[in-house]
Amino acid sequence: METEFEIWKELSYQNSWYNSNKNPEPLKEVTMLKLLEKYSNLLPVTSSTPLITLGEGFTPLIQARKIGEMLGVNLYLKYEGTNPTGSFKDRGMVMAIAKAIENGARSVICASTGNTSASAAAYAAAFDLRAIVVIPAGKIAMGKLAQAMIYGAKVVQINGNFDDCLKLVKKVSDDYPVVLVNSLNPNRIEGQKTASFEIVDVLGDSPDYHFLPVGNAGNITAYWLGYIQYQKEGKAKKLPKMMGFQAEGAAPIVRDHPVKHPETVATAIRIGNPASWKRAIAARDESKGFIGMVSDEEILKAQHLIALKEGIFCEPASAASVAGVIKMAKSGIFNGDETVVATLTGNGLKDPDVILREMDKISTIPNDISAFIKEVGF
Ligand code: AN7
Repeated sequence: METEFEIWKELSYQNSWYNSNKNPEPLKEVTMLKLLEKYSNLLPVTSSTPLITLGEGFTPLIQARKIGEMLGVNLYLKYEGTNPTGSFKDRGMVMAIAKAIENGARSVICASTGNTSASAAAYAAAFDLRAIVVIPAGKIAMGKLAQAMIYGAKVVQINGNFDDCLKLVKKVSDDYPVVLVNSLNPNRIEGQKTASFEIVDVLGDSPDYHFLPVGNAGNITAYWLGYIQYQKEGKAKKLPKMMGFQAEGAAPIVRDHPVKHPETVATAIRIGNPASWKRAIAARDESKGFIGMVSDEEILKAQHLIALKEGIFCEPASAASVAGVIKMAKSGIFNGDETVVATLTGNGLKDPDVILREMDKISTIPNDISAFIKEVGF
């Protein structure tokens, strides 16, 4: 057993490693494989990029047999909730933070609907950068706010929505020595595309359809880039149709104009003016895909279905992908032979409020065996 002191020594050694750069030994391993190492030849990784990791990537691709059968498709869920901070953002963040360190940055900044801030805060904490996160006041899930706080980020709430936050941090990062780690930072997109590589590595080819929730549209951009790159490498023969889904109250791409006051229960995608709007449209059109919208009710129904049928608890925004699959299945686009992947972008534990609000209260009974038997219904 390591003593607490030894663990502490190890940790402080780990944190100071890249700063001093005097000791050539690698960081303590937290996982067998490092995402940046595994795909280094397809990423902007150079000999001076620190191969940092918190154990991101290598997430499960889970066959959703029951939902797939219900819908008549061969459905897989790429569950990103097992990433270190519980969302897909860690893939892009590890790349963005590694490049920031490589370039001598001391601090990073982002706007966020929650998950980006949690991820930026975690990687900044682990690798000794200052993180500043700007969030819309009262509009991010509690779990995500707790993450940003415990990781020691400077958290600033503003009276405005995500789009206002993004505008602010863009301006600040233009004018001050701080690196923007929103998906406008190309390294974020580069890291995030590794999810496509993993899917092809498992399936042996691209799926026929790939469904994703769309907020700021970085992820759909990144997945498309990943599939294209893997096809060029000869690892995939075909390309999937990219199928993005926005929430009805926050669907600027579908409506073809920015939404001034976006509203949805899926706070992660409560975005009215996506930064990667054009690239999302390019992904849709080049892949002969589709960007549509789903209602809050459809999102929450899908979230429950994924939990009840497949045992996976994802956050509401994530369920927009499966809500999209359901909607498309109903419209009759599938013939039954297709392989469909839907990304579940984040862990449901981040946002328990939504569930507790939506579901019936738990009954409380007297501490009595007969009352118990009656309640359970034996
Ligand atoms: C769970 O954290 O924009 O279309 O600031 O957290 O790439 O923006 C989060 C977005 C989907 C949408 N699912 O992805 C942020 C933020 C979850 C998310 C999206 C987000 P993009």
